[in-house]
Amino acid sequence: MGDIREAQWRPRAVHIKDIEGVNMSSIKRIYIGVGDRNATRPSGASGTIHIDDISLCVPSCIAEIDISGDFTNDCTVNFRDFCIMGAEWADRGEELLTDLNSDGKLDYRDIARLLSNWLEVELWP
Ligand SMILES: [Ca+2]
Ligand SMILES: [Ca+2]
Repeated sequence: MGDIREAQWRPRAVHIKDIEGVNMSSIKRIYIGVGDRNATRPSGASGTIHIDDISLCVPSCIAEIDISGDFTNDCTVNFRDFCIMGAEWADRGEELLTDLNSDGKLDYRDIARLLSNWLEVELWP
């Protein structure tokens, strides 16, 4: 909430499915509020808040999402990514796509990083 005082655009993603008691098929209105919903009187703060680009969308894979080990850019780390790493295995150099710790070689440390995100799916929002 403290960043509301900064004069710049801040993207916010609200996962409606995570809000308890919401039936997605019955949403007809969305209300946006600031402050404490249960407050009996305004806090005394004043100012202007600009809100723009409100949209409902299904979570999707976008290029800006970067998961360590997702070499296929499909927002998940799986066997396809592992195969790409396997194709570079035993190679050396600074141009290795799958050198996740940037040490110029592929070894168990890179596999460990890939596995740390194994089957993770990162979608926006
Ligand atoms: Ca992938
Ligand atoms: Ca490495």
